[in-house]
Amino acid sequence: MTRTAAGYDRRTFLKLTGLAGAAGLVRLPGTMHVAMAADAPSAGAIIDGKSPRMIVHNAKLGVMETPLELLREHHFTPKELLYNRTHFPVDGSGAWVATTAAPGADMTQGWTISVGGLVQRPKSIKVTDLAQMQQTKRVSVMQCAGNGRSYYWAKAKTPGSGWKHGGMGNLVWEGVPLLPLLKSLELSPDASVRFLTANGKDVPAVPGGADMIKSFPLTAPQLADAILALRMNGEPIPIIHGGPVRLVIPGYYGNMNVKWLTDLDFTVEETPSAIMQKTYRMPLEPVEPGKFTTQDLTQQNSVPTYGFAVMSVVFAPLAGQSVRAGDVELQGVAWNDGVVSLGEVRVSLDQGRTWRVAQLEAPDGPYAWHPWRTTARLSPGDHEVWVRAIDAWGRSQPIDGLTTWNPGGWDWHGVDRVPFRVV
Ligand SMILES: Nc1nc2c(c(=O)[nH]1)N[C@H]1C(S)=C(S)[C@@H](COP(=O)(O)O)O[C@H]1N2
Ligand SMILES: [Mo]
Repeated sequence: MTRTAAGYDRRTFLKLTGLAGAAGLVRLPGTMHVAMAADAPSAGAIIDGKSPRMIVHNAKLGVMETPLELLREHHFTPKELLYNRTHFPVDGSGAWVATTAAPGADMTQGWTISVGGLVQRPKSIKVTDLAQMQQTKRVSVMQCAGNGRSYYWAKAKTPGSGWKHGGMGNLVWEGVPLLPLLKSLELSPDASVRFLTANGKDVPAVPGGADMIKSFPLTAPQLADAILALRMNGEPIPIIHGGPVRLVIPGYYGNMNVKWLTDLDFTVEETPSAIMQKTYRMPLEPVEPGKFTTQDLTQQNSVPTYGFAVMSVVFAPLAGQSVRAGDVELQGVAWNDGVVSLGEVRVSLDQGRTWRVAQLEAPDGPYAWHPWRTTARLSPGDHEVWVRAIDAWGRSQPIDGLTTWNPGGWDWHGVDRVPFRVV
């Protein structure tokens, strides 16, 4: 019997997670037919515990997003509804860490994080020791840099999943502040060091495939608030979301928040991994759709997707909804990279000709969702609500989100435009 590292054979694991039932249901592209949606495995069959109402983008990789009508129901996104993005197969065919563990397994035992790179004294940190240290809470948005990608497709198709706005959630993370911990280790990094490079336990399913390994500048303001997170929403982080230990850099796009953290290295340069050098980068200048590809991205003409762009979405009304005439409640959430405060959220009901300032609820912290609301007296007919956030540095959202089209489909933060009907 093949045993995995954690001592569970694959079949037991599949059974425990409900994956065994899903195996026979997976339909590969190419066998598409009208009934495909009904045949596709539901989210819960792919990742144990996920709501069957999640929108599955990629069954093999377990990529799924939260429908807005569910996302808007919770101030903190419950684990059943949190979007998921993994780069390697979750169906047991890939060398993915969570396929080696059973749900409920205590992954903290024996898990260590090696801290090294260009330092004089490399060290390692036991997760069991981390758990004994003082824990700090951060409320922050987790968001895929590809969130909203499908809206770019109005201009030109890009590779990657067709995310709408549900590739994000608002979460409570708890763990040990990263920088003070690194300082206490007295590693003596070389003066030439500019980046921290983080790696997780997952490895590419195909030999020679790009590893999911990420570098970020040591000077990033958000790093001061980064934690080695052990808990999400008051519980140990679910394995699929990076348990037992995940790097959480609040205000930074999902891909920088490395799950199943095993290595932290002080480095002079960004990791050469293609996931750093070609994927998850934004061109510095506008590029021609269809002509410029991710292969044309270089360290000179592009920057990694680090902090969140200023963004806001409408949670009510939802697109296509009918609402009663009279005082109509308009609401949603906004956020930015947390470096400066989110100044204002403005709402337009006349396609951007005039804007009103929405009320902002005090957020749980600089990196959290900022709920906004306003009411508008509306008469029956077709309407459209537009929302635009502006932060204290004047950073905002383009009226036409397509202007930031890029070959990876990253960083969508165009003004959200939601058509609805008043009856
Ligand atoms: N080790 C590891 N960390 C990872 C990933 C991964 O595949 N492996 N995916 C990243 C990406 S692209 C995103 S958007 C977030 C998704 O986090 P979630 O699945 O917990 O919502 O995790 C990031 N961290
Ligand atoms: Mo992502």
